[in-house]
Amino acid sequence: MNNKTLNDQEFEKKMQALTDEATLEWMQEKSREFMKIIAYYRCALMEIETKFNVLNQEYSLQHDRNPINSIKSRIKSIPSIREKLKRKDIPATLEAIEENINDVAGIRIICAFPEDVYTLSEALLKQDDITLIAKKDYIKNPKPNGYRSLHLIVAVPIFLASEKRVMKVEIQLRTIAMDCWASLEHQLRYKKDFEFTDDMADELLECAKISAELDARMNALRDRLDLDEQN
Ligand code: 0O2
Repeated sequence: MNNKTLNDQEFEKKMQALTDEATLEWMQEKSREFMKIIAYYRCALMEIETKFNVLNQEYSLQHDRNPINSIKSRIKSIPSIREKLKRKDIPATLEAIEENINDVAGIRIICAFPEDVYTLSEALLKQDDITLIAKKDYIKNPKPNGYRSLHLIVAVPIFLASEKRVMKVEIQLRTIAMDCWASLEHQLRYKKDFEFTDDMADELLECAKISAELDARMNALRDRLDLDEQN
């Protein structure tokens, strides 16, 4: 008599598929392809980071100060990619990831003043190997929760030994004050086992307004100093 339940039989079938030679080879091949794509995204991040470092150098020679405070970059984690594929109902193929997920490679440029955000983004977008795919200006139009940053999705070429590939990179430009708010908001919102209440959201929005005012006042102070220097 066969005592195996339907679940047991399904489990057995799946295990057989896993140990099947052809399936294993297919999985290894896919993971090699995936690692290759991730390496290309890393190269694209290096290209963009170098471009910003060059702009920072040039600006500091001309104006005696650095517009960039710091640069952070990251490759999106596999669970985050999976979650986004699911949420947007995109098939889990490498082609679909490259085509539809714009932030596999992400770089954050933390600037000193709001004006630096726009000076740097304009200088980058003027470069003839950069193509702007999308722009979201959450500084001019903050999100309802108070989030501010300038988001650019760009395409940048990377030059490999025998081919040129064009890769997408998400660039987030923001000031130190915007970054401080966004980092703390992220920490608070995703704190485990705590309920995020409406009045906490109101308080965060108030903090975002204070941070925007701080940016405006610091920018004005910098303008006054620039003017004094010219006279
Ligand atoms: P991570 O780990 O930072 O990458 P989508 O990306 O398609 O889900 P959309 O509208 O294209 O949505 O993206 P959006 O809102 O322009 O930008 C998404 C990224 O911006 C987020 O990435 C955050 O990094 C940042 N961001 C957007 N809104 C907020 C916010 O309210 N608070 C904070 N702290 N950050 C925000 P991920 O994918 O969430 O994660």
